Amino acid sequence: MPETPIEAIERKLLERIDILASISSDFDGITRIFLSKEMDTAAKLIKLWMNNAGLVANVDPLQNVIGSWPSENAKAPAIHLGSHYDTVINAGRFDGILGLLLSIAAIEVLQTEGYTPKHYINVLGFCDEEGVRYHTTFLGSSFLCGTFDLEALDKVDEQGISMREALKARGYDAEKIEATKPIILPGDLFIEAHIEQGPALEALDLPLAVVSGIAAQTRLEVKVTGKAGHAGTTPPKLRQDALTAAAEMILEVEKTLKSEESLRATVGHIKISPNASNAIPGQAVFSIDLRYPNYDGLQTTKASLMKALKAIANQREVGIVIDCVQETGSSECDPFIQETMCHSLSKFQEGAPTLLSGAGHDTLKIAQTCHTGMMFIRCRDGLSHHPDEYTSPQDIRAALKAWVEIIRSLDQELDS
Ligand code: HGY
Ligand code: MN
Ligand code: MN
Repeated sequence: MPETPIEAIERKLLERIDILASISSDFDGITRIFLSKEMDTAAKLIKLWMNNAGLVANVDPLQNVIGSWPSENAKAPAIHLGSHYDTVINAGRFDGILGLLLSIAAIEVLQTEGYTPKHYINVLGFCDEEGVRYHTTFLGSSFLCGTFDLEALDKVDEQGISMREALKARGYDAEKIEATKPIILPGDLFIEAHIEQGPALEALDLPLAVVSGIAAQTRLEVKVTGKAGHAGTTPPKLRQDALTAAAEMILEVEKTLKSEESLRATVGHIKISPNASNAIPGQAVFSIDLRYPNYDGLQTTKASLMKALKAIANQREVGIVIDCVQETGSSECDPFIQETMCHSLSKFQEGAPTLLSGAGHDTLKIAQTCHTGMMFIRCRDGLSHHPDEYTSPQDIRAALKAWVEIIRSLDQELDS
């Protein structure tokens, strides 16, 4: 039997996930970092696929990819959909990418069906959600909302390359950043599909869920300063080892993590100097990623953790400086969007569970500008930020059906 147009779209969606997974700066993993040449290669492909889906596509001055449905009769407010196409280091192949490619595929389905939207529809591929390169998240989505902090252009990466220089190296003009008008406006609507990155849907034996909101999060940078010295000669009482002090602090972070069920606390990055096997570390700089369902709870946890870390520094006679490099309050998904999503999902599965997201998403940032909603797709063992991240083709097909239905329902029901 020849393949139907919808089957062809589903097949292309699965193939594209594999194609993007092959665009990586690591030979045997998936790593695509903001303003890398791999991101440029991916952006070109995403733009091409958007064009093939009938969208007018462009790459903006920050490396976001934007595909607009050309329509003379469409009205404001606009409906935006999408997700990010950057990755963490040694990532899985679905985080971000699935939501973006699913959105392109859904548009292709709607165009194939001859659907005429009532509202402007944009598919957005965000260039930096993970914040790997400059340790600050949601760069792409904040830019499209007009809330991008221009000071970020002077941040430097681990090689000492500023964002401004990195933009230039890839042929982007940093001057255009300031002049670009936002695309996501108050009153618009943004929806994102994403793998769950947690185990709830597997436990419920369902492929899809509606997201009720996203936890508040903060990223801290802790700089511990001791004194470098000779590993072979310096006795314990003369040591000011920044790494052993940091190690005790990291265990304190773990204690915080275990202190409450709904709290998440992680140290994922550490850098020491001089970083030589025969030298006592003189400095250790590490990250702390803290999440909590609400902003106030996050602040309380942050304050008591900072106090505990300072006490450790004091007792070990090392210096400590704690910088808050990023903070985002919790967000609630729009009740109208949640209701529309629940209704759409119930057509394809037994009920529509509602989940709170512990993971951050561009939706969290965009919720500061307009109405937002999210759909989660089941992933195996709740595993994400790992090469074994997996969502089955059956669940992806289910997600595509639901996503088409959600876009159509929102377009029909949204008051102009
Ligand atoms: O870190 C997060 O929660 C997201 O995956 N960027
Ligand atoms: Mn991620
Ligand atoms: Mn993601």
